[in-house]
Amino acid sequence: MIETRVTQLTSGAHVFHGYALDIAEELLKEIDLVVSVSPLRSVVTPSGKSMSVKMTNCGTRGWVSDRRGYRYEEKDPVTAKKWPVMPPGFVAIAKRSGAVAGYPDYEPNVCLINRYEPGNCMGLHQDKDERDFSQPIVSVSLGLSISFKIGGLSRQGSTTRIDLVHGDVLVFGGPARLAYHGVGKLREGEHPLTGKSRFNLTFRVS
Ligand code: MD6
Ligand code: FE
Repeated sequence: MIETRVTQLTSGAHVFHGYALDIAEELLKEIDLVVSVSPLRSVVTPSGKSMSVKMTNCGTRGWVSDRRGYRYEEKDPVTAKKWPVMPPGFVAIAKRSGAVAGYPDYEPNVCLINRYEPGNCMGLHQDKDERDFSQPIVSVSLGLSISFKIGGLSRQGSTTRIDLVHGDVLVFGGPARLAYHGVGKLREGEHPLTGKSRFNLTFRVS
């Protein structure tokens, strides 16, 4: 197993620092492949606000949002085709990360890919559109760093903050699975592998 430093954010939420570093370049190539089939796109929330990050998915289903709500769909509404299959590097990092965090049978069927550009952010939210909250979410950060915060089960209350940097893996399960969390604005910068952007992969069992 790869030696890795771990930070516990809250009960059930742990950062495995640099855990995806050895596979980061492969993941970035695979993101390009997915995006060439199901392009990154802007979506609106049910209230009609545009989200600033651009997103797409791979796997057997994909997370979508529009005026009708948040949900998972088998087909990409942009291409009207199935989402691209999850590439091998994605499967490998998800399984390895689940295992290191105590979920040896982790088998996500969805990966949501978010791309942030400077100024983009994601407000406090819960990930609660999945059908099995016993399974964790594995989140991989690539490219520019961002400030991540996580609180508890209500929107109010204190939050813990950490910078997620290139190669970090966050596993979010158990008592943290429905915790409110979000990221601050992406700051200007230049990353040798991603330029002026950050990618976040979140693996889910939908
Ligand atoms: C992000 N992450 O890092 C946003 N959700 O860009 C998330 O919304 C997230 O990191 C669920 C579990 C882990 C996460
Ligand atoms: Fe989330």
